[in-house]
Amino acid sequence: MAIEKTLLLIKPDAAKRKLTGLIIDRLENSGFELVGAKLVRVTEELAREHYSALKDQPFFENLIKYIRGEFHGIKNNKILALVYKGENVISEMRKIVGKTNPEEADPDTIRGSFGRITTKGQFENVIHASGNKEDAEKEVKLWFKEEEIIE
Ligand code: IDP
Ligand code: MG
Repeated sequence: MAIEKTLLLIKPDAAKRKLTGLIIDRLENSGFELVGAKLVRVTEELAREHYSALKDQPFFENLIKYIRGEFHGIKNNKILALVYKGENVISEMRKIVGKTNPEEADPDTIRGSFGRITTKGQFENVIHASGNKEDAEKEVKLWFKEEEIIE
């Protein structure tokens, strides 16, 4: 199995609720190598490109607002972006992250522990993790310059 890289984003709900450290603790305990980390200003353009596959979903416009921190009062639309590397890291991180719907996520996953659905029906699932090899390659390139990955 080839060595892969995957993109993780600590979403604005997690940042607002001071869950960043707890979430990184879970990621770090995976044993995978951290090869990229930075705060990113999530422009409208970056958000739309990142979630372009979902552009026809009814929740798309709210998703763009969510990832840009507009529901959580995040100044400058900033988000913490991480890249982890290792064998099967994409699917292994997805297991640690848990299902998209935080109500369905297993309680010992990150989303199962910290995610919620608001009374307005917005998913607040605290973290993004690339879904598959194709997405991971696209996303790592979209969020990081080559020289920002230290490997
Ligand atoms: P993923 O984040 O588990 O890969 P995707 O289907 O790629 O899930 O969706 C991206 C993001 O869009 C989710 O993490 C979540 O924030 C949001 N989302 C997905 N499905 C729904 C939904 O049914 N209602 C509201 N938000 C959703
Ligand atoms: Mg996805």
